[in-house]
Amino acid sequence: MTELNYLTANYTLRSWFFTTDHKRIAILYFASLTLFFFIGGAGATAMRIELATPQADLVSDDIYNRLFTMHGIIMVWFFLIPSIPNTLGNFIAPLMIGARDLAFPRLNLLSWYIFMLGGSVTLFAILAGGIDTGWTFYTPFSTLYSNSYVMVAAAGVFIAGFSSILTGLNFIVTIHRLRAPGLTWYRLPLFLWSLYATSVILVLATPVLAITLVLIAVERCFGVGFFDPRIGGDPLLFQHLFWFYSHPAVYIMILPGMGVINELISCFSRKQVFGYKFVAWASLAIAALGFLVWGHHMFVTGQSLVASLVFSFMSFVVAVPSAIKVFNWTATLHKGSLRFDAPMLYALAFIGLFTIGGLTGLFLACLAFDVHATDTYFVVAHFHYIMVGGMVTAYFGGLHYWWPKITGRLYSEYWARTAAVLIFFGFNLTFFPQFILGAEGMPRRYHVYPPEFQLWNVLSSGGATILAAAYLLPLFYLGYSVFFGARASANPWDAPGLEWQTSSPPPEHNFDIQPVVTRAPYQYSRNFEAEPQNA
Ligand code: HEM
Ligand SMILES: [Cu+2]
Repeated sequence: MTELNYLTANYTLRSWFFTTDHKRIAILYFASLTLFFFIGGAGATAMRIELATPQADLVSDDIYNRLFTMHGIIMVWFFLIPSIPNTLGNFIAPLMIGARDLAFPRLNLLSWYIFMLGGSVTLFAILAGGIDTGWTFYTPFSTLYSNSYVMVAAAGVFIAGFSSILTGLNFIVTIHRLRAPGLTWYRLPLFLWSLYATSVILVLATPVLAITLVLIAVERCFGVGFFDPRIGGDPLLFQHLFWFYSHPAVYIMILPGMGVINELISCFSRKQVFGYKFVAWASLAIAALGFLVWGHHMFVTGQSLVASLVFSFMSFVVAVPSAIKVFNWTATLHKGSLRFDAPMLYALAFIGLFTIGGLTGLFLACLAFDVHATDTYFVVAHFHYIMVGGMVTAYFGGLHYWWPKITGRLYSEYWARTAAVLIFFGFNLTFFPQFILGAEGMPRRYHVYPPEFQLWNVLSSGGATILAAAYLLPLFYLGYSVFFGARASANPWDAPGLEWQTSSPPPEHNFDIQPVVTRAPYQYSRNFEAEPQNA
């Protein structure tokens, strides 16, 4: 008889839906986010089918507007923002610091319920008739003209925001208060530095979004003029408020991914992360500087030239800490003893795709180029390279890396590598042509286009088909592994982190004896054997 673990300790529904165990809550999030990912993905697939031909043969303009709005809202708020923090972070963070749980376990459960309430309200808005404003809710369209379910969708996002704030607080307090003896800040795994920086943004920025959504509601319901110029409002005020949240939010959508990449790169090159302190502080620098660049979304709104120049300059500055990380990952790989297991394939893909996303961000930060590229497919390609090529790739990498820890089972390495390669190929075929389309002037958010754009659109739609199939693959082999996979040992990758020192899956209370940390993270001996942080 094997020892009880967090999965086998209790089987009742009650033990799942009223659990305060961070590991079970992570699983609840994982199940919900997987659902949202595939709902959002279905919207994307429908759009790419429509765009395979220049005419409108699948959906009307009205439906198309609702499709991309639904896709954006679901993906941004109900997948990307919570993805790594709430699933991998929830599961792994306490294990990494040698704690029994997060600082506020019941708050953690409450956050999941709030998240699900927000998600249900948003899904209701989509099913009841949809919303057509785009995920950005731009005014005056969202306040004045749109007859769609703006209020309901905004309410859903508003509610989900509270979940973000509470989760952020929980991580901040946990990382401050619950570190194992000996686990100083500079011995903290870099994943936790990035989670910490992300949480700071979550706590400081999310309230701004919440207020903005309330202002939309007040304007729509009571005709108070915040944004509508006819009643004395200013539509640009909305854009300022929105991007003051949403630019930092794009770092919520990439920092945790960067954090995961440190763990993977180090483990699969059997080396310490190069320039640990630089990488650690780069996360906080990105979080801080990210608050100063929102105006690069507003270059064509007629803001003053001086304002645009400052925002342009700051956008270049915030690229520096991101570049530091890319350099340091590359330096970590250099002369490492590389192993190309599936998580490593995702990590390498991440470095390449994130670099393309980041560099094209610099193109857009140049005023003259941005005037040409605004609201074209170039922007669409840019942010998908960051958000999908970056965050989603890192999420898959981390999911595979920690899968044996989470489930206690090994997955098929053959299928995992196949999926990783297909995802990389499908992704590039989907989004690279969009840079070309954008540079040639194809605007975003249209369902018909001149025939000369068809070739690149067909390639993109073809890539999307491969990508969609490739994203479905893990559902099968990971699902299979849960029931039939070989049993995983405590430390299948031979990694040094604390999370690998407890059994797979971990017992309910995580550690039988409180670990005491004696080493910096990522230590490997000369023959590439991991030296556990607590040995
Ligand atoms: C690191 C993570 C990043 C993410 C997740 C991200 C995400 C996004 C998103 C979602 C948009 C589109 C907004 C919309 O119009 O709906 C966007 C646009 C933009 N991004 Fe990024 N971005 C990132 C990095 C960067 C960097 C490093 C720069 C420049 C240094 C940059 C510069 C821009 C600019 C200037 C635009 C506006 C383009 C336009 O609307 O014409 N981004 N980004
Ligand atoms: Cu931005």
